[in-house]
Amino acid sequence: MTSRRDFIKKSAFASAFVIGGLPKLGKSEPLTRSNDAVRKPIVLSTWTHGKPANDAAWKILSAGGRALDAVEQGVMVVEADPTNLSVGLGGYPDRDGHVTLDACIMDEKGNCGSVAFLEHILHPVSVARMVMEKTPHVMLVGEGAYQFALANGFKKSSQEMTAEVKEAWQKWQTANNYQPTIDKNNHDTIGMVAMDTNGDLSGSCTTSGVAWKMHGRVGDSPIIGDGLYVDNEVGAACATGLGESVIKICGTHLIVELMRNGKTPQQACEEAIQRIAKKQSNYKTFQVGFLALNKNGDVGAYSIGKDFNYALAVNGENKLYDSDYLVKE
Ligand code: SD4
Repeated sequence: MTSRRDFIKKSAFASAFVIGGLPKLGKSEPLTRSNDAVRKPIVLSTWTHGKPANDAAWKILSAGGRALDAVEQGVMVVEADPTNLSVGLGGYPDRDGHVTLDACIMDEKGNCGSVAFLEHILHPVSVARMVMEKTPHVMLVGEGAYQFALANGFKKSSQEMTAEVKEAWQKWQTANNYQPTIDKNNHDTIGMVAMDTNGDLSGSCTTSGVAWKMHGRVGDSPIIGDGLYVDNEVGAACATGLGESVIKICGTHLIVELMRNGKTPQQACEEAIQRIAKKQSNYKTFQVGFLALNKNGDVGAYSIGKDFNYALAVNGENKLYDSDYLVKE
């Protein structure tokens, strides 16, 4: 997990700056611009694994493809990485030893699909897309989601827990007496938001959830308005971190509504984190990070604690940035 924290500081963008009449923004806000040209295509996604995900998304966006295809293909790269400990079947299991996956996707028309508590499927985001496109529903969970996947051509994966993951799980059980943990480090969902050359927005989010969760627990990631929200009139946002905390404030829906009311993506992310701090007294014990994108191609990123980073691809360049954060001590 440490390698995902091994982010690159982009010193060129690290200094704070002020733009026309807006309050001073955080140091990591690299790309709110003083000119009004819409910046597209553009894609941003959480954590270091966002970089290869953005590369895959960029192939589609730069060829004039649809943001929806980009955000699906992008996060699939991370789902398919067997060494990733927080996304896909390589992820840490729940406390009973089951790897259960949550994912969702949302397009420019407000269509959305989601799966939760899904086992044995390599690409939950694609099942979520199929729920969106082939059913009258938004969300399928557990065995029902699994049967739907099989009925629609997905295969049961034979991927098993690696020895490394099994060892970490066994160690956790001993050290934590089988109690679910709130931790700053047992997560790292991929959330991705993108705007294509048409100016249309889409987003995706996929995770194995917080490590060592109770069996059956579902976090924010597959819940529309929590782990992900897209409104093509306004912008899009995605979340990472402790899902329970994000759910309590309807995090990404809140951010999109704040942008609708005139906040920049950066201001909206900061206000959502401040809302958590105000309402959840133990906020210093866990991590939440938000990313946001508006129709102008401005981006925002903010987290409770340090070490949240994200990848941003725009103008043909895909780079990692460290997010600004609330708790500085
Ligand atoms: C969840 N938000 O299940 C996810 C955890 C995560 O980065 O990995 N976030 O609560």
